[in-house]
Amino acid sequence: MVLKAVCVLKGDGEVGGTVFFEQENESAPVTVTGEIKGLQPGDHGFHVHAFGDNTNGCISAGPHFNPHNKNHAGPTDAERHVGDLGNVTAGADNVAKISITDSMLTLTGPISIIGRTMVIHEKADDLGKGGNEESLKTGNAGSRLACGVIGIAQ
Ligand SMILES: [Cu+2]
Ligand SMILES: [Zn+2]
Repeated sequence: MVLKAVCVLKGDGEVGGTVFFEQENESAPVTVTGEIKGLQPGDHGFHVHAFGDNTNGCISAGPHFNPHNKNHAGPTDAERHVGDLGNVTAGADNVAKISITDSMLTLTGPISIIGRTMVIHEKADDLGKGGNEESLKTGNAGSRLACGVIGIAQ
């Protein structure tokens, strides 16, 4: 059975979008597609954060989703936070088109991302290579421009 999820990202400003998740079965990679608008051109950190809590805006989503207690890194690194999807890139039209296939995300089981929060950041994620302590936690991606809880899709 194909597993499907969706996330509508919203923030205080103009940044927002919709992201779709699909997984062919419980052991297949997850494809992440969609679009985020209102971004400054360039790279923006894009992560799954631990909690599906937006009571105090995107900050309530907590840190990057990290069930295996690893350091922050990039999506192609073996050791990373499960939520580390790296960067998405906005063009001159301020839109980032998302097309990611990720083998560490899952939409089912104890470390499912459903019910957690997708966040798009102000700055580029340095993928853990920034040479300081914060790089190994957040990738120095700056403030949270928009976010949304990942829910089950039809
Ligand atoms: Cu983040
Ligand atoms: Zn991380």
